[in-house]
Amino acid sequence: MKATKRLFCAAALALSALYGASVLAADPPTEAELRAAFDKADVNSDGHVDVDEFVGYFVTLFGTYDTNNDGFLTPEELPDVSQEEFNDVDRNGDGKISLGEGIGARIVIFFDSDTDRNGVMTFEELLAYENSQ
Ligand SMILES: [Ca+2]
Ligand SMILES: [Ca+2]
Ligand SMILES: [Ca+2]
Repeated sequence: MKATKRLFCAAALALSALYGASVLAADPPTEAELRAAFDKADVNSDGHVDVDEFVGYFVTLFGTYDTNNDGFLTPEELPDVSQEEFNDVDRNGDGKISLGEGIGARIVIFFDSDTDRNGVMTFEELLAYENSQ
């Protein structure tokens, strides 16, 4: 579980719950970068990211890493992810991360960051979550 969180916070697929742009740089995102990612995910601009927006954002992100467009992420497409971390997300062990496997691992982050359990993520919750990693 710890490794899964690290994968989705500090390495590829997403540096954080939402952040994606400089994933391959493996640097922690700045607050401004997180803000930009949050605003992008908040499609209806109500100041919250709900679970649909979160999944939608992830689907888009998944597509940007799936460079050969086969619907799966391979270790070659995620060069900064360790084998151990990759295997953690690759639940069925076929050597590829499907969209479902990716969402399955990421959705945990959404609910972890939603500390008041109201079903939506605020920017403050995202920041608090990032700072706790
Ligand atoms: Ca929203
Ligand atoms: Ca692929
Ligand atoms: Ca798999």
